[in-house]
Amino acid sequence: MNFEKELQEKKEQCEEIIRNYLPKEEGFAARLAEAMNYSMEAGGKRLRPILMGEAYRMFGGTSAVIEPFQAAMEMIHTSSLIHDDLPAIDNDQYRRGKKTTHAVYGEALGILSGDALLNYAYETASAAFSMEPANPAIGKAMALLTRKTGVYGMLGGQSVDVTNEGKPMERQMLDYIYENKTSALIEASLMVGAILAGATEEETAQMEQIGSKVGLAFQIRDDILDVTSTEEELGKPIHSDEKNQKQTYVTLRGLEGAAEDVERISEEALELLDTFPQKNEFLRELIGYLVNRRN
Ligand code: GRG
Repeated sequence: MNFEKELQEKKEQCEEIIRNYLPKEEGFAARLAEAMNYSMEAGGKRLRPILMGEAYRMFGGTSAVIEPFQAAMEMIHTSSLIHDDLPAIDNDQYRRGKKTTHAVYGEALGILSGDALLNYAYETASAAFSMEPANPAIGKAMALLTRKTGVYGMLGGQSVDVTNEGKPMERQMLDYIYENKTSALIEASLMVGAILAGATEEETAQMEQIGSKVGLAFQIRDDILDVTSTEEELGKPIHSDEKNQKQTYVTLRGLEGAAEDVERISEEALELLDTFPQKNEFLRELIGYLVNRRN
């Protein structure tokens, strides 16, 4: 099967899993559930649950216990996008080709549906405990998932990003932001898959390193797309510093330098992946695809 077709199939499988866990739009809080589901069903690449499923498969996992974690991961990611789009942060009106949640449901429900989705993610993941009550890996996976989302992960990274916007920033701080706001959930996806499949601590730590590099390359690619897609839209080149004052790898390294970084970092991720005796050709191709993506 060719890669694009396989990717589409895996995306559809993830969407089916996610659909099974969405909240019911009923009772007095139906509007909140509707806002949560609106963002969950607005599209997106479903990259994180796909990565999680591939890591699980690579280490020999075969049970359905991975599914609530895959759904939970997409909920965490989506909750972060809802909050990222709010007036207090990026104030964006469109996401995934549709109106953002706060633009449709108002700011208050934008805030609440992001909070509710984050909480519902943990409710969803905890379904794994009743599926396999004697499986000690579930508690470990849960601890890891919560840690990578919070102050020592995505939220920590995002907080440093928003509190330093527009200020001159040293490379170390930019790397901290990328490592946390973007890499942390990609690391968690690969690590949860590995942990639930029974990978060793060493193997799990190596998946973390791969996730860190994939996340960094992915975010730098995002920076590049941010500039080049605006250029395409406007039909004329603009300099990134005219677009906004945000420090990125493009402002730091220039477009070519940033593209070289993406190439080098993704190559390092693939080298690390290749040191495993377990092979996963799809995961290999997926990493290449992600860092060269056009949206
Ligand atoms: C409520 C949990 C919670 C968090 C709030 C706002 C915030 C804290 C975090 C934002 C983190 C953020 C937006 C990081 C950027 C990561 C990134 C490159 C997102 C885009 O991911 P894609 O391309 O999106 O996978 P799709 O739409 O395809 O899913």
